Amino acid sequence: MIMRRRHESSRKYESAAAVLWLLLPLLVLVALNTNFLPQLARYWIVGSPPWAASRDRITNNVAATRDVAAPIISSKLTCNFTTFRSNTCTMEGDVRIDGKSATVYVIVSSSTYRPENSTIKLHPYARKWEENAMSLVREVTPPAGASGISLPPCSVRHDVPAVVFSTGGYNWNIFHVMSDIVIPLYLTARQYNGRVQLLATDYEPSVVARYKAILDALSIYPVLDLDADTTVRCFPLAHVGLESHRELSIDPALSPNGYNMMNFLDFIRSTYSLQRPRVTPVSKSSGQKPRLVMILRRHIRELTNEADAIAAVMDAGFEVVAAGPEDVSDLERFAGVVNSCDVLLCVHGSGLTNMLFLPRNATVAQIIPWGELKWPCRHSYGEQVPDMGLWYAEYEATVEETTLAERYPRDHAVFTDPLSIHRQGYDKGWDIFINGQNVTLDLNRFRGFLQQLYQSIVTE
Ligand SMILES: *[C@@H]1O[C@H](CO)[C@@H](O)[C@H](O)[C@H]1NC(C)=O
Ligand SMILES: *[C@@H]1O[C@H](CO)[C@@H](O)[C@H](O)[C@H]1NC(C)=O
Ligand SMILES: *[C@@H]1O[C@H](CO)[C@@H](O)[C@H](O)[C@H]1NC(C)=O
Ligand SMILES: CC(=O)N[C@H]1CO[C@H](CO)[C@@H](O)[C@@H]1O
Repeated sequence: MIMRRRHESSRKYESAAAVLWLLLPLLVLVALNTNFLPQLARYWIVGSPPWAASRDRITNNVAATRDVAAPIISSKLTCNFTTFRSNTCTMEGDVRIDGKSATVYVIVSSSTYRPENSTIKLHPYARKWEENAMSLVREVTPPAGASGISLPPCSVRHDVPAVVFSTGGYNWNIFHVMSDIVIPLYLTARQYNGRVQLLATDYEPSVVARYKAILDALSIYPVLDLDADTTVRCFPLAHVGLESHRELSIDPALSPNGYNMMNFLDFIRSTYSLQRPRVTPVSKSSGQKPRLVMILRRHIRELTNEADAIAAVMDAGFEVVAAGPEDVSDLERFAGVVNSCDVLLCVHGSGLTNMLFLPRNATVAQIIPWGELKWPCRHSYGEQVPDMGLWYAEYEATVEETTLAERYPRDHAVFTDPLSIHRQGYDKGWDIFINGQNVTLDLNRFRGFLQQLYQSIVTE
């Protein structure tokens, strides 16, 4: 647990830029419905309140709108602030989302109304332990009496649920996008089979463009930029914040409809039209070679003897697809490349996230750098592998295989007692072992590993 927190919290040091983004807190205002009875009554009778009619005409080209008054029968607000990764609220009934002020209004019945909950703030991003900005800030406002909250009129009415989330966060890194946004979106929105409106705060066009195929598969409507939205949108139901269980993983016991990682991978394979649902066993006698994609890192945790390492993989009997950063950047194309392979090999880092595109029964091989990093490396990219129907292999670098020797004397604690460095604090261990080394493989040792890997995959 200690290692986990150290590891996860430390990710914020991966880039100083992380500190710059600020997630907009979303306000959930809860109004007691009895305060609004006159208004609600009118709502019912005319079908649509007079102030909404003209605006509805203006915006009636919005695909998701339907000009009906949602009968307020059983409004409900359920929030969960107790899970490890994210804070979420689900609202049913009369939900009004005002993008400009980042406020979601909901009218609840008097039986569920609590004055101390009349204003709830939350950051809709599944990494709540990371920054102070992420933590729950609940503002306790005076009980909303008759003069309390005034509801903004609806400009656009949708007849599908809303899912409000953030495309901010560590959004340049595929591991974080998959762990913190895509899987949580799948868990929250997939159940609506495309009939759901996604609203993104901290709207990041590059994320929406890069993951377009996934977003299109989750919703038949384009993602709305919540912060730039000048209309007040009304929904029969809204999820604010995304459900999230753990990194790159799903706990079927906690997920709606019992979704598991296999379901998610089926969804990914269908989204990217991946051709191989599972590997076809390779036999030595057939003369075929298993295909191995080797993702090459740059600058940090880079293989200094990369060319020799690639040659060793080929010598071991694999067909190698070497992929540098420029190959990995076109996600739709690269997903197909990964899917054509039987093994994914990579030094610890976000490149391993591409395991999501492997066919079932393929193998993920992680090279763990020096420095007692087995636990955090397995936490991010090892433990989840079986649930994905994949196999896992790891190669842990020894003290002889790190470029840290260029910076520290051989009798330094970095070599003699790495745990003592980790104990000095998150950033210390992170800076030295995660961001401060390259890996120089001992080729003899590496060949032994490859031979075992080959034998575990290929039959006679
Ligand atoms: C919050 O979520 C956790 C984990 O999913 C669950 O165990 C708990 O019952 C939930 N609490 C509420 C109030 O829904
Ligand atoms: C890793 O190697 C590259 C290329 O030589 C170098 O630019 C980089 O600074 C090295 N990184 C570390 C952490 O030693
Ligand atoms: C899956 O892979 C393992 C070893 O990697 C192999 O023994 C087994 O036959 C494979 N199963 C299928 C269904 O391909
Ligand atoms: C949704 C929410 O924040 N509910 C809280 C309302 O207030 C009670 C009592 O203070 C809390 O226990 C709930 O968690």
